[in-house]
Amino acid sequence: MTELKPKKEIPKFKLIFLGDQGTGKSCILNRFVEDKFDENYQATIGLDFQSKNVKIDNQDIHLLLYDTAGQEKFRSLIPMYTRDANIILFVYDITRKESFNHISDWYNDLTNVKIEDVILVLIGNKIDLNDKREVNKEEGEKYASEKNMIFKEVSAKTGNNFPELFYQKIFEQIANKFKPGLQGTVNDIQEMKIKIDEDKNDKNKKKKCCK
Ligand SMILES: Nc1nc2c(ncn2[C@@H]2O[C@H](COP(=O)(O)OP(=O)(O)OP(=O)(O)O)[C@@H](O)[C@H]2O)c(=O)[nH]1
Ligand SMILES: [Mg+2]
Repeated sequence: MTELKPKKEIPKFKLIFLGDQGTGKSCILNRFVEDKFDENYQATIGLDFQSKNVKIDNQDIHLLLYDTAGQEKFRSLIPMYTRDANIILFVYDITRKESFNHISDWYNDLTNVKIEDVILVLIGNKIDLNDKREVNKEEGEKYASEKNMIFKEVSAKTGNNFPELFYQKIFEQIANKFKPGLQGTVNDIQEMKIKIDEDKNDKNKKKKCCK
């Protein structure tokens, strides 16, 4: 009789995107998960969810991606989802200063999160619209370094800086911070060159919720 082996659990990481309405949270997610971009604005209602499997140094990890709504009326829902997040990503639009000024409100709302236990990321989106820029790169960098956040400016439209942000900066910190969830000795981790292969065989699951 063949012995049934228990299915191996792969480490799961929960990412949540926060930021003002129209800053491009959903577009960033779509660019990352499906490598596509939609010019038409469709406001997120409540919350959307997607997932994606990637490999870090040959270890599968499962990313649970929560896309929140920037509209004020949905704001009260957010603490329910930030509570057990591993990675929190704040998004502003480099062509709208107001969206950058509001990042501190989004940050201050995280009253139920133990900041030292999570990876924080600040993203300035829409760098393809550089001629309409209202927020300097240095302002973003300064805020991020004060709050100990990863920082990158990107364009969800062109995909500019996506590999650098996700595949290097974020995944490298996942490997460092949540080492016990990944296999390897301390030396391996320190010397680890992050090799990321998108799992082409894994069909990206897309599920909408709360609509
Ligand atoms: N030019 C340009 N437009 C972008 C970029 N990213 C998003 N957009 C546009 O900005 C608008 C808003 O994008 P969304 O991703 O829906 O914004 P959101 O932050 O999810 O908004 P809410 O769901 O309402 O919170 C859409 O019309 C997008 O096409 C970008 O990098 N460059
Ligand atoms: Mg959205």
